[in-house]
Amino acid sequence: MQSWISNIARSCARYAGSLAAGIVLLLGAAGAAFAGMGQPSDWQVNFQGAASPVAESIHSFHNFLLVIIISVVLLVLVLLIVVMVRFNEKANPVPSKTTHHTLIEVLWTVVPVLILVAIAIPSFRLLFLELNIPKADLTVKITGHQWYWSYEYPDNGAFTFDSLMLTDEERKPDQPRLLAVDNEVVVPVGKVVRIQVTSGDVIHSFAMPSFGVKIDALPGRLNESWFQATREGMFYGQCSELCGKDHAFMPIAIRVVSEQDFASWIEEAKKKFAANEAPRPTYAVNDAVAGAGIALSATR
Ligand SMILES: [Cu+2]
Repeated sequence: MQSWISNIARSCARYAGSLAAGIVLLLGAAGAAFAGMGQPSDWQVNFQGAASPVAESIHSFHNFLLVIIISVVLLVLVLLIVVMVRFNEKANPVPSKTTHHTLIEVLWTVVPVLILVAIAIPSFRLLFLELNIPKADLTVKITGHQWYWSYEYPDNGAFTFDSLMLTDEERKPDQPRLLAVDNEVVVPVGKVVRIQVTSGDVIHSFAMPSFGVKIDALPGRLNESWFQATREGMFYGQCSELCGKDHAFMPIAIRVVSEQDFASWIEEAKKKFAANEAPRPTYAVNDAVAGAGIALSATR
């Protein structure tokens, strides 16, 4: 009795493990083929391409979880099939009266605990990576409004500008619909960008899939996060908190450029946005109370 149980358990584990690995490889390949870099793509089945250390860690954690989940599901499926085939009324007319099996009971307690510990360790490592902001090379302050974003560069001339979605008429043919904006955020490649996110009216959420960033923009609160773009190019994100009727039309566009290009953009931007109002001081508590939920008149 013991031996066939351990035989089945061993072959199940082997079968489930290799099948899970195969499925993950397949999904990974399909994902890599269809995942866009910096923006969604047709038939995409996986995450958008990773372009920051945090996004890369999120992807590997996701793949690791996928192996565990698929293995567990397959193991349970195989066990169910074994039960149905070997122990149905026809195949096994006189059922055994066995009620306890110490080894199996210990195993089905210890193995799930080990699986949870194995998940917890990389999960906490990822959380620390996201929340422990390294020494920043530059800071961008981001304010969500109904329904656009505004950006400030406090340590690069303290200019500020609004970023609004381009309509179909304004858009160039190579710019993606519902994602392209008039004023893009520009950051240098390879530099740690600290983002400070808040809101001028209701709750928004600043989300950039390729950078592994998603953080709420709350009136009266300054949330911090960071990213370090590992490659140059255009990256798009969207507001990810239902914030009103034009929630779907306040995209985020970040252009990652070389350090020299960034320096010349800063000089241009200082002149271009010089006429904009001086950056407000960090949100005060009184403003927050006045702004929370009721300030629907987004002034521009
Ligand atoms: Cu929003």
